[in-house]
Amino acid sequence: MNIKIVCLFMASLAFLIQSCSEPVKTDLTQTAFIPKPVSVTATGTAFEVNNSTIIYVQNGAEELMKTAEILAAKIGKATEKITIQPVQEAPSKGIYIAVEASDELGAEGYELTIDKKLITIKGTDPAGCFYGVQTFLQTLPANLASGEAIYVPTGTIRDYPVYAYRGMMLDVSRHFFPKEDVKKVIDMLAAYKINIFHLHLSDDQGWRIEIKSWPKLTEIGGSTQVGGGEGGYYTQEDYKEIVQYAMDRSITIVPEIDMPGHTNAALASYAELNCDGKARDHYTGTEVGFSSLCTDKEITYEFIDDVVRELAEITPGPYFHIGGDESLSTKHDDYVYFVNRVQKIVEQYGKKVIGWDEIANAELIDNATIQFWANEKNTKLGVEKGAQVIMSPARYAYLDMQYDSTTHLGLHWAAYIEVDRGYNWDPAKLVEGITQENIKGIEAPLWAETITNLDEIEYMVFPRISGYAEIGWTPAEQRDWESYKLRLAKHGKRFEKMEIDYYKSKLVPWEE
Ligand code: TNX
Repeated sequence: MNIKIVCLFMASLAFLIQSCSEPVKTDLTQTAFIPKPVSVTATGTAFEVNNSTIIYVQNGAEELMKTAEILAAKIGKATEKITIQPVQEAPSKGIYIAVEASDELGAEGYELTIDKKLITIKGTDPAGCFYGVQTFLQTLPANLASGEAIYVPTGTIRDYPVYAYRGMMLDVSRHFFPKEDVKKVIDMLAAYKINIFHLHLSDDQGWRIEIKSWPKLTEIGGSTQVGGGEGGYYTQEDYKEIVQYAMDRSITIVPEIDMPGHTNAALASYAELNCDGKARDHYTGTEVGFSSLCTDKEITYEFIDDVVRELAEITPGPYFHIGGDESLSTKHDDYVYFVNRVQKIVEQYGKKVIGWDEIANAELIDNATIQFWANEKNTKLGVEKGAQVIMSPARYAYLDMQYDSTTHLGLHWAAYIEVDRGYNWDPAKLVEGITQENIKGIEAPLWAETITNLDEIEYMVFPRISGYAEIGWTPAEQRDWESYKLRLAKHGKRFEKMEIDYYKSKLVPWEE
């Protein structure tokens, strides 16, 4: 026999023996996680996910069932059927999800341990378990094809967030988006461990939430939008469905009723809310600052009491956002009087107040939170008065800002925000004197004057939101654009898989 053939034969045999006994070599530390976990260590082998993989859930932890179902639906696509089973004790193989307190990891923290036979996801609370699952999903290939074996790199991830509040806001007032679109946005946020979804439910152009005691708000106030389209609104049932959908994904809904300005839709619905007793016309333009509730009429506060009561009843989360921005046609003293009174109403219905930075000019109630968007002086004043801050600097975090001068949607009054600019800032170093302990977290708002459908939402939100998610989660010392952009490059395929119409920034070396 030819010596070359013998060699080839021997080499193939060696290779075969090796591939049978030696499992796939992997390196968990090379996985492109976003947000970047606090610590990742690799053990170099692989766990194989296939259709006999079982997801075990700690017995009695009801909240984990939904998380297990979401996981099963994701990996089930590749392997067809995945069984979920409650168990008393940790199994010896499969995927096991459990809650286990840990002071070291803290709230929303988790430890994900991937061994050859067993994957353990231990959250310090159900949210931690949900995030552990999201991290695990990022170890899988973006394109899970049916029937293919999936190999997961082994190792351990210990992880927890820097900030407790990691949010996005969607303005459903300037343009209305149906609840199916809202759910899709929630899915996208959940994948990046965002835990707050703020809904801007009312503005000059539209009132979007059913209030049973004031039905004309939606009948009249909800019937149009920017540009004169037909608008729309959520019934309380729709809203509850959105709240539940978000809750199943560890996301809290923060409802906002913007007041005393930005209220033309309410003023068009009820004549008595106007100081002159005359109903306003619908407004379908994009100017701001022209409307105001009548701050010295008692009916105004009866109205707000009803709105806050009805909305608080169907909002399990702790917050109620009272807006308070750009009330340019409300006199200063009237504004202060109004905001003082409205905060008490919110407190009376058991919710904590959030308001845009202008509300710092009022007396702030205990546990109030200021949402910084433009005015540093207001924000410092708020902190002096004891408030916590949510960082939403328009010049870095506004999702309606254009990427550059060629972006066909959005505005640019604050800045052009390319993907690097959106990523490269530290909430704790933005406003002099405001440090991490004053900051509850960050939020990226999408104002919708120019945004009319889900594709347009996706284009403005992605990929910037992944960066905001990382700013909210990962310690500033562990973040840098050069590493982030390479990880982000690998998420393009994930966006495509989720059918997200994202902006393919030239600054990112997207992988084909
Ligand atoms: C300012 S930010 C507003 C919104 C606009 C947005 C457009 C804030 C609290 N008010 O009413 O939609 O700019 O970028």
